[in-house]
Amino acid sequence: MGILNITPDSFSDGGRFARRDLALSHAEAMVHAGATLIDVGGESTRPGARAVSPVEELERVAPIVEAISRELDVVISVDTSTPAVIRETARLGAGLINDVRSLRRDGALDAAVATGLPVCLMHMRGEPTDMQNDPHYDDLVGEVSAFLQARMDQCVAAGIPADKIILDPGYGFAKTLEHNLSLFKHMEALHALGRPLLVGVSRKSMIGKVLGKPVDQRLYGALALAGMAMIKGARILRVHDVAETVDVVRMIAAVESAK
Ligand code: PT1
Repeated sequence: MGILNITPDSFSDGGRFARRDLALSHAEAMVHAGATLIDVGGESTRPGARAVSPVEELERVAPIVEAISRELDVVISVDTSTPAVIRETARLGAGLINDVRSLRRDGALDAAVATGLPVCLMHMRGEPTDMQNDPHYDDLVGEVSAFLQARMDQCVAAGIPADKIILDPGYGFAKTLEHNLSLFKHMEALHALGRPLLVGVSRKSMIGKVLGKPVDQRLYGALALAGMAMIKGARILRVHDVAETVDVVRMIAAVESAK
C-alpha cells in the first residue's frame, strides 16, 4: 500500500490541477513500483496534527480519487474518518475505507456500511492532538486486541461482513516507543483475531527514536520493520517507499516459497 498524502498547500501553489497532476503521477510511480493499493489521505493524523473540516478534506481527496480511478488500475484506499468522504469517494471508485478512528465518528459506521466496501480498523486512543499524552497500558497486547475485537463486533453487527475487515495495531497512535516496539514484537498475537493485519510504520518516529535519525533518513529502519512484519504474517504494508519495500517483500516471498 503506497501512501499518497494530499496535504494543504506546500505544493499546491500552482493550483488545483497542478496538485491533481502531481498526486496522479506520484500514484502512478507507486503502482509502477509494485503497489497494489494507494492510500489517499486528506487529513494528517500524525501526532499533534491539526483537524481539517469535512468540506476541506473532501475537496482535497475527491478529485484525486476520481483521477486515480479513471487513470490507474489499482485499488484506492481512502484514509478518512469522515462520513461524507466515505460516501463520496466510494461513489468515485474507492475500494477500501482506511479509518484510523475505526468508524467511531458519528455517522461513519453507517456510511461505511452503505458503501459495501471493505474497511481497515485501527487501534488508537483519543485523538491525534492528544493521543501521545502519556499513554498507559496494563496489558498492551491484550488491550489492543480487545479494542480491535470490539470494533470488529460493532462493524459486523452494523452489517459489514467479517471477511471485509482488515485490522491494524496502530503503530505511533497513543503509544510510547516501548509500546510500539513491544506491540511489534508480539504482533503475532493479533492473528488470533482471525483477520489480515495491516502495518504502518514507514518513516515513523519509532524508527527515528531508535536510530536517532530525522524523517528523511529512516528508510533502512523502515525496511527492517517491513521485513519483520512480513515474516510475522502481516498482509498489507502501508509505506512511502514502495520500490524498496517491494524488493524486501519479493525476496522474502522467494525464500518462503523455496522447497
Ligand atoms: C497507520 C496509519 C494510517 N498511519 C493506517 N492508517 C498514519 N491504517 C496514517 C510518528 O510517530 O499506521 N495505519 N494513516 C500516519 N500516522 C502517523 C502516526 C505518522 C505516528 C507518524 C507517526 O512519527
